Amino acid sequence: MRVYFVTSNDKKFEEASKVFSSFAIKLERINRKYVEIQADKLEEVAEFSARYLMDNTPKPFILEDSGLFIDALKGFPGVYSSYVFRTIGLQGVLSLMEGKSNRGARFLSVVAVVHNNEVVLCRGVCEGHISHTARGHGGFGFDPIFIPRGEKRTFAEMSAADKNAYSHRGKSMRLAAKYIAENMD
Ligand code: ITT
Repeated sequence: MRVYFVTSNDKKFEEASKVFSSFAIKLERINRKYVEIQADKLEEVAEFSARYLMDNTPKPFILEDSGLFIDALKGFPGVYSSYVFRTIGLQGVLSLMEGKSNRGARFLSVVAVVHNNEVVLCRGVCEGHISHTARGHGGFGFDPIFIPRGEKRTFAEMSAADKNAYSHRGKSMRLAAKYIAENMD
């Protein structure tokens, strides 16, 4: 079976492809940047984008919206993670965290599955904390400063398989792949 994934992010595509292949589903990429509304919740952003793309995208397709939510910064950068990474970057976020004793944070991922003009949302959460320095070269985005709960390594210090086992995206993509495997043929 083949499912399309609309994303401009190479690393998201690699991570999701590994999950889907373990469900015997081939992910095919549509490399496209699409409109994202300004909203407080990833669910609203993902659902709007899914409906926006619905008429002109081969189905079934998925898209994903994700972000890093830091407790001491009241959830910032959250839905603005992509912009914040491109502007102030890892060092900018580490500077905002200077002197903060609560370093708790979580990554969230919402996958929208679109089939037959229906949108199903699958959510994944990874709890953890922000490191004091950037460490590791794997992964992408905020991986060098995020340590999942129960670990000493940042996501960027892990293999792709270890990151997928813990990560928000590993969880949301496993739910999406399971839903597709059970409900579509
Ligand atoms: P799309 O085309 O799929 O939208 P994008 O990179 O713009 O790609 P988002 O709008 O969902 O994706 O932005 C999420 C940002 O959150 C992403 O660019 C990273 O900066 C950060 N992020 C999300 N998941 C991450 C992960 O697993 N590791 C590190 N950073 C992550």
